[in-house]
Amino acid sequence: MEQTLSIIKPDAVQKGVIGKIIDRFESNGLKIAAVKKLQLSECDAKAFYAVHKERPFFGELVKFMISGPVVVMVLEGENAVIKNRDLMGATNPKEAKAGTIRADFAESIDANAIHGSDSKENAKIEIEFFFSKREIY
Ligand code: IDP
Ligand code: MG
Repeated sequence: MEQTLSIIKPDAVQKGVIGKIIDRFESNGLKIAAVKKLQLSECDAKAFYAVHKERPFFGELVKFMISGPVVVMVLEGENAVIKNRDLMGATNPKEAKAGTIRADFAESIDANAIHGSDSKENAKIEIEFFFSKREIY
């Protein structure tokens, strides 16, 4: 069964929509194989988003991701990577399709409620960043 990494970002945790977002996954065939709430350090956030380090928004992205606690999850199901990306909606919530998580819960391109792995390869790397084998069921 395919797995992917999801992060409920600080804006959505602050808004109190953790349960509503998890319901989107469970109602659409994705199981929560692992879940934890944590506060990222600056060092963690920089390492996690290292692929974006040359982008102009990198500093803002790191600052935002450490602005409050996040909920990190492993989602499991058939075609979990693509299914999760479909449920999330476009990076910019203003361009996200109606009914997607970002259309319904996000305000702006930087505070956009959720992260999801963009490929199977990155999902594996991102899952290993946050979880040990014995934390995933
Ligand atoms: P994704 O989260 O939809 O995969 P990426 O292109 O991987 O989008 O970008 C990672 C994160 O960086 C986005 O979720 C968003 O929070 C932030 N980001 C991306 N593009 C911009 C931008 O143009 N301005 C500000 N923040 C951005
Ligand atoms: Mg991405």
